[in-house]
Amino acid sequence: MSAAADFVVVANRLPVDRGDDDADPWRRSPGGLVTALEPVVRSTGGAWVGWAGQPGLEIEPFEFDGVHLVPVALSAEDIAQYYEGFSNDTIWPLYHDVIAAPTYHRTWWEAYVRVNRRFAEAAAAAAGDGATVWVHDYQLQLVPRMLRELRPDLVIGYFHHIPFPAYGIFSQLPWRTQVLDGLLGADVIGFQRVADAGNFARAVRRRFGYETRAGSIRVPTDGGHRTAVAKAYPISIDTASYEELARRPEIQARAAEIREELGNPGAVLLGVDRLDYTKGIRHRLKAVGELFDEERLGAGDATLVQVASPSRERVAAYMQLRDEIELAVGRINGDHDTMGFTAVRYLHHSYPREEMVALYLAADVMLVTALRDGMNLVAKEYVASRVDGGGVLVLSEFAGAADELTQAVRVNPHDIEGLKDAVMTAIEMPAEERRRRMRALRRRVRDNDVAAWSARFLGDLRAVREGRA
Ligand code: GDG
Repeated sequence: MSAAADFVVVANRLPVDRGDDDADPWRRSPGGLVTALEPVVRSTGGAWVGWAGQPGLEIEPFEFDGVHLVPVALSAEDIAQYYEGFSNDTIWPLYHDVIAAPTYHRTWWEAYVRVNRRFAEAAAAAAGDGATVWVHDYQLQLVPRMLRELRPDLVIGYFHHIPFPAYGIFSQLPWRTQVLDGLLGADVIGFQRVADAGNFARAVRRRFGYETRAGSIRVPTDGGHRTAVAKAYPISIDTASYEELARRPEIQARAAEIREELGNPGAVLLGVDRLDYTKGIRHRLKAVGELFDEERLGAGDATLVQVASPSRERVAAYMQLRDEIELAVGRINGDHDTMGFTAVRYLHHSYPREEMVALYLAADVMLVTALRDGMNLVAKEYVASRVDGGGVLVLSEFAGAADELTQAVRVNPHDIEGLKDAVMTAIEMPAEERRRRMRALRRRVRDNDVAAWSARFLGDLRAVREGRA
């Protein structure tokens, strides 16, 4: 089966994590992408190519839960240079509008090329004749071109989970030509927002002068040209599974218990993010801190619960961010806590999904204040979990989710006064307006769930395949 899969997913990570039990080492890793794609891979007898999550681990392809997994080995040096370096310290800050300064190192680029080639070779070996291969995300932007060169018979899709910046920013990248050319190896190049697809098409026009029209790009080939599609496919979540969790009596009881444990404040405000400088956690803390300073909020009126799950802890910008956030939390709490009240309950942990849904249900106001974010699935998870029709979503206009979740209270997180007003608007919103807005938001996350997202993308890939037949 390994040399004949009709459908292959290529992502930085395999959909499994390795545990300590040597007899039964693999666990399915949680996450929306896995939920969306695993059933498709399984039903097509397909394969998933990715890193197994541990340095230096060299293992043969294996079957897990009906899916053929093809591990790509990464050494400690590959991880430092390709993953923590080029992916997370060059591309990530550059593509999020240089919120943090990108670092450019030629050795990191060389590692990125080397590792992308390894992924492309593994995918080429796993794919059957004329198979469809779906490559994911910014760690693997060179794979589409490399794969096309190795296997011109394949239909290749690429989905970009993070923003694609305007040309003025993108053009800083010393390897901008190679990256664009890498992406153009795909037949369908998917983005989160219409604006991202537009930025990509503009970059292609500026660098290569190719003709682009309504999402179609004319890419010259040896004998003529082919058409690549660059379009928005906003990703979503497994909505039904959040609704199911939120309806469980034990999770609803846990939500009530959380409020109790917080001392039943007037309003529970919630932030849930990987601890990342793109998420606007500092801006959120500043706004909430000032509301307490100015006595627009008093002790007992509101508590902000901030879950900041540990992330990229070996990258310097993330270490510094953690210090800044923890300093800010300490200051706010030092100024405003009492023996029985906490202004900010800061949790630098990861929690099981059940606990996350209980938190969503416990929160009167969800604060998503990203400075830049491809989509932001947390916003959608909050909405999906509010089976009670309650809760208010405050949402940054710089998160991709803002294009769809138009009934949220929209904010520019850089505007601290505006953010403070939005928090107060959300806290004080009349019940009828909350319910009306939440109804509209819920309709959207039901209509566009993750299955609808992958079906749209794969439908466009199928059209390419049929066009070739
Ligand atoms: C990238 C793009 C795009 C977080 N803490 C815990 C936990 N989480 C889960 C959330 C959510 C996921 O992690 C985070 O997804 P986001 O979309 O919010 O953000 P990124 O991680 O930056 O994801 C983003 C996404 O890719 C998909 O294309 O939307 O823009 O940056 O699912 O719930 N889950 C659990 N415990 C935690 O403590 N169980």
